[in-house]
Amino acid sequence: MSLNDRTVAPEAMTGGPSVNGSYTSDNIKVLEGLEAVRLRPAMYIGSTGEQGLHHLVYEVVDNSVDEALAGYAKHVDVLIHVDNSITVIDDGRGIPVDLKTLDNGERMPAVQVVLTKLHAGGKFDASTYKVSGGLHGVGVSCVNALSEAFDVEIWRDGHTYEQDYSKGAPISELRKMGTSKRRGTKVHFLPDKSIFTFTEYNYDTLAQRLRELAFLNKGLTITLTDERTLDPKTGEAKRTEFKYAGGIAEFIRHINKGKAVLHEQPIVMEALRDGVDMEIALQYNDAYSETVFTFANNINTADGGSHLSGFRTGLTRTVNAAGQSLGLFKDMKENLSGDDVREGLVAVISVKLPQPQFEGQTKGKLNSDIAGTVQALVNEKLGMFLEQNPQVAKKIINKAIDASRAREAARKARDLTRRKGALDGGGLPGKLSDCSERNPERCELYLVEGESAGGTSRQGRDRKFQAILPLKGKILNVEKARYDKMLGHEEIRAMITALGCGIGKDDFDPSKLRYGKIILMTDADVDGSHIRTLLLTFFFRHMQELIKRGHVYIAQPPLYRIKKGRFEQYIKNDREFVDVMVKRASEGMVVKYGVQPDGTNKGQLQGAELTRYMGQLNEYIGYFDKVNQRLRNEAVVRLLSEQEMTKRTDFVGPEAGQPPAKLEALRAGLEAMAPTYQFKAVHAPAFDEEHQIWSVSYLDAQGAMRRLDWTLASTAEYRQMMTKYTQLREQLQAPFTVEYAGKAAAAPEPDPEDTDTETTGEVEAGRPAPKRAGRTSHEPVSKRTPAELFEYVIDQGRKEYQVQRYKGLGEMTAPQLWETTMDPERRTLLSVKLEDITATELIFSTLMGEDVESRRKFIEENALDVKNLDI
Ligand code: 0RA
Repeated sequence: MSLNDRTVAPEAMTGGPSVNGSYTSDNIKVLEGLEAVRLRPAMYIGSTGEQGLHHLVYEVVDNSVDEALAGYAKHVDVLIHVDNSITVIDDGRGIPVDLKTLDNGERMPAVQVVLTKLHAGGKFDASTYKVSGGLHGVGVSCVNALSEAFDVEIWRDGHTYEQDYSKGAPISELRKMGTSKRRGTKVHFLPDKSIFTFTEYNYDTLAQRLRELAFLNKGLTITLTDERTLDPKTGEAKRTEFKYAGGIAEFIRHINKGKAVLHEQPIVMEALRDGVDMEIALQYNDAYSETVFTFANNINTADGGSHLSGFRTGLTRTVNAAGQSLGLFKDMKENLSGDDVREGLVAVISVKLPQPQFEGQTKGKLNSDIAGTVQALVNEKLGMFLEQNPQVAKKIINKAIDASRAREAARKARDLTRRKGALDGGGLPGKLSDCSERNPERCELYLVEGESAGGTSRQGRDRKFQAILPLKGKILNVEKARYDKMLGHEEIRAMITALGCGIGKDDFDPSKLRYGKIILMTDADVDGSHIRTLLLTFFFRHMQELIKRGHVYIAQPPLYRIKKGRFEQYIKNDREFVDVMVKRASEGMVVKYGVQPDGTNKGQLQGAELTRYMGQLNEYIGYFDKVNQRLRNEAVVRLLSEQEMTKRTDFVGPEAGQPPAKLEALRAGLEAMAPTYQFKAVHAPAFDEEHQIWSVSYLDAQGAMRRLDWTLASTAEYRQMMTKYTQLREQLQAPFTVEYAGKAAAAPEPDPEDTDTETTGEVEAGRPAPKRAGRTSHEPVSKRTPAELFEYVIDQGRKEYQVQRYKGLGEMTAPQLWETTMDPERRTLLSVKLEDITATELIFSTLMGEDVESRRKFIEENALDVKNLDI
């Protein structure tokens, strides 16, 4: 059934927003339904932090993927806009728009039911593989409820339909727009900032899940585009396409990339049995850890469940049976254990079943009883494979036999080490400079890179509660070493002993930990981040509980020191650096805007006002540049800003066939500048039938068609730019002049200390700061654009200071290290969190191979969720 014209309000037919009185009652009803979601968002999407924010995207994408599973959609496109709003487009059936009758007899379009009724997100029939309960499948209505703005565009039955919502309530009726041959759904939403404590999307987090979905649904193409990150050369947004014809077998190759594998081809098992669609792929590598990912209906079942236990039982039995029949167990006392056959195993298990049951706090465990079905598949298919490929079978079985022997050796080694007291804190390591405090909660252990920094921190510390353990060189990569070898490594043993909590299945006891805080302190360079990663790997693999309990921290030594006379300041990162430069440079500075030839001006700024202005200007310039990357002509961007076209109605004509006045003005402006910029043509305003709105376009000097329309005006960067523009309108008037007020306002006078450079690092502006006195006689400097003005001011800041960029801890003196990095009153520590164990697991097992570059990238991209924590 299609929407008939009578159900659409007449004003909506012209494309205008139709907010009318009848919506009040709807608003109330929606609040009744979705108010629960807004009241307790965490109950529906897990959290209102970073994870919950990303969950909104997964929720919408899951609906699109469902369309793919049902055989309709082939493409899903996800876009991150500069305001951290999200668009998801698919080519599925499109959300139905026909009228539905509710229980109370009221009739409304199906899409409105889907978007405003809780749990109406699923398909209307239950026959598809729809997910019930759990974190996913709460419905796209939850995303709507938690969004400041939520707009949907549907292509269905040859037409385009649109509707807008805010905080779950419709703010327009469903509009039937022009005709379209397209099919599918576009959802755009801006998460509600009053609900989410974290509002910035992380590209890698989204990429990780979208890649996973593409692996799990072969044939589906998913793209991720980040409009916040533009290529400086081409101006194009960062974009990744995920498409894997090989499905989960390619997933396995992805995980094993850069590793030595025992057999070239992943072993693949697939079948549809008892209504369960099963896909399993596995491949062994020469390392020692086990990496198994399990999914049920595309949901990552991090806590496993019946599909995992069925797989494990099947694997252990099948490998043992093959070993017997190949006669490989001659001098073995016992069968291979499950742990033995899983050393070096990489496997992905994906099952799809109707109405799956999940359990556990995070709903990460599959409860539906399919263990027998999965086990039978493994027995049969893997059994057959090992029989037909005895060479591969021998490699796998011999590796498991090695594992079994090593396990025996490790047990002996541990017994020996335990007797020597190394694992239970009997004698503390000689290199440890312990603290005097005995209450573990108040104690801190600094794990410091290198002997020299170790010495500095020993002098700089508060010995009452801070202990120092210097670590020599690179510690062992535990990802690539067996247990017995790890226990033989000196640095690791020293660490285990100092921590006092033991290690291993039987000996680890986090309650015995001798320090409340374990702080990793490494240099801010490649080696430093490598060592930090190795340490994190150790904690992740062998003392994960310490991370979970929040005992592990990362110290943050400063990146810069700026100095002028007796004044000095430490700076954490590049953003703060710009802030400080602006603040300092604007001291005593007067900026005049809208300066006329006769010397008069429109106004002037100084002091705190100027600092604030510079901050806003920085943001405005950022957005201006992003808009300009689309248009590639600053004058056109300025012209567009001046027209202040910010609403959709600015693009709708006063009456049929007549373009809006602002658009006419825009065309006139373009024509006036055409000769200067050699535009090849400026077109008359044109009418877009599909969306019922007007636009203006021109051909630029290169012959590229540039369109000024609502699509452009509704981009996040344009809207952000306009918000700043309207705030700054007056003060953006060029040209600008910069001059200095009297000497009174000058920064601290430089003193003789300026010339005695005790700094040893790279001194970027390594000369005494110029005396302000020179500046008072300064001629006013003139700047033509806001961007030039901004750059000039930053440069002035830089010139005034000695700027030192620290490369290592060794460049700091003991007192400096104390005051910047170790003093609890002044330091900033990052707390290491484990939000998504599976993602972290994948990262460690993938990247801790031979590839140093990947390791460096890993830590930079914050695979372990390192949260800012001011202590
Ligand atoms: C309800 C029913 C049907 C599809 C959808 C919703 C649907 C929702 C979303 C959200 C994003 N993309 C989507 N695509 C489809 C079934 C459609 C039918 O029976 O025609």
